[in-house]
Amino acid sequence: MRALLIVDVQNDFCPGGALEVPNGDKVVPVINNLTERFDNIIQTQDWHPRGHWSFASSYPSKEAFESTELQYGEQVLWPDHCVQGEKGSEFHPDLNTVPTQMVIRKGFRKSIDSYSAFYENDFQTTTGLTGYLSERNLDPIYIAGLATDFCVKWSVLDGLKEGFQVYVVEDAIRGININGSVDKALEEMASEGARFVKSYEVE
Ligand code: VGL
Ligand code: ZN
Repeated sequence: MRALLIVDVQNDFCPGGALEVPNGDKVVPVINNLTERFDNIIQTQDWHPRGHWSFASSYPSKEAFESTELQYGEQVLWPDHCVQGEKGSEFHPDLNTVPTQMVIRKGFRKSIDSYSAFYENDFQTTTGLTGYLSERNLDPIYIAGLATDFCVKWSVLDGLKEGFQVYVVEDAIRGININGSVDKALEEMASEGARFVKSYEVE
């Protein structure tokens, strides 16, 4: 049985938000339309404590969009975003979350960021999503949401690594785009075996 995975469609990733994705809100009507065609829907929610180590504000000498080294490797530093319990971490108000069966919160450990819906950025700490999908017999996974070059990309790559068939709904994603990172992400997902579909091609 197929599933729809909606990644991080939250206020802070939409225009006016703390880490806005250009036209991020444009995915909302496309996703609302898609949800009508899926019986199994999962959402992710970026969910950081204050002082999270992925926030540039946690380092006196760093600016947002610079990088630093954490135990697990390079980490891009972000403006404070998706702080637990705050408005910015809420789902976009127009997103229809009623049919969603499972919400995976991620990035709640201060010292580890988490882009992927499956694993945190140390590539070891699991969110439990593989088990959930497997136990419910859900495969293939259709992925939509924000941002193409970070949380969507890593969710797609991990989904493939975990052995799922993954479809990227290409008109239901938008990216941040740092130095061509959107095009690179699309290439990487394709070369690892992701398939691309348009929302109207999904029956
Ligand atoms: C994301 C950067 C930081 C995303 C989350 O949802 O793509 N990007 N946290
Ligand atoms: Zn984040």
